[in-house]
Amino acid sequence: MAVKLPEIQRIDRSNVSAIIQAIIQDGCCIVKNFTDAETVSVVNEEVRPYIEADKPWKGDLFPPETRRCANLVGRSKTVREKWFVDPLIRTLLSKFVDKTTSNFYGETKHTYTSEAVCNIAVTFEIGPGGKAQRLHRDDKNYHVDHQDQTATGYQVGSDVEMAFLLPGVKTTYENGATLAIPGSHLWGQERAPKTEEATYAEMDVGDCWVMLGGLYHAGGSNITETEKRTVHGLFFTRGYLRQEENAYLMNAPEAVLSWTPEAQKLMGYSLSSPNIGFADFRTPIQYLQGDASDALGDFDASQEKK
Ligand SMILES: O=C(O)CCC(=O)C(=O)O
Ligand SMILES: [Fe+2]
Repeated sequence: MAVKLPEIQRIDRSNVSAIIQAIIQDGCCIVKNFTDAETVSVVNEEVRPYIEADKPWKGDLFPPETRRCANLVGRSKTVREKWFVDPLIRTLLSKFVDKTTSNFYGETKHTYTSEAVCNIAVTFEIGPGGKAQRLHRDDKNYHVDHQDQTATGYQVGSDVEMAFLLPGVKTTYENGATLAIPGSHLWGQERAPKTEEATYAEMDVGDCWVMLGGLYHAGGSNITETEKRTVHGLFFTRGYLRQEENAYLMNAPEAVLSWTPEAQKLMGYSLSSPNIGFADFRTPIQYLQGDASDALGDFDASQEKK
């Protein structure tokens, strides 16, 4: 018996309540008319030099055919001024990622909201022959302990991360459209994702894929001979998932490089397993040292295939 794959909902950007309902139900959806083709082509041009300069990954996180443009918000004025501050993104972040709690300060009750911040912005270009990533939850990096919500339905506030992926080209099954399992944001920690359960988020230029950090997904495989699958990604997390004192701004790189490795590590010039805190896909210390070697590789040995 053929298994029916869950379908991805495609909803116009003007229908915000339907987008929110789709995310609650499926953990994802494709937003139609998020942007226009002209803006996409300007962004594609802005990232091109960085994509060309990038080197193959040696490890399991990306296939060697993939190239990246890290620091997308810093490097692309158009991303920064058009997509990044799009009111629809803010609306969805305020619904799914921002966190509000109340506490007593003395006998007065105070209510605070921590607004989402960008945790990474990066372009992924999967070249011909690139193999699919393994299905994963992006919020593994934040050690989210997912409870099984398949019976109860989704409790808004369960996720700490949300992603927006904008295709630079039409994405297809053949060129490596993102793989995803709609509904998998509801799964508990013990349920393993199976490739047969995944469907393809094929998109037109101008669309935007929205997903929660707990949704199982992966970059697809590019089985074409010539097409490059370019996707621009904006990822956001809770505003408080960072250190209280911003020592990175307060200490000069030369000073930090003179510290002991133990002090560097404890001050956060280290990586939190598996993937938090890198700069240009290097460790902070490699980055401060101006290490421009080609040795890009997995940060955490546990990511290697057994
Ligand atoms: O390239 C894609 O479609 C998704 C990439 C991804 O999921 C990741 O690198 O975490
Ligand atoms: Fe991912």
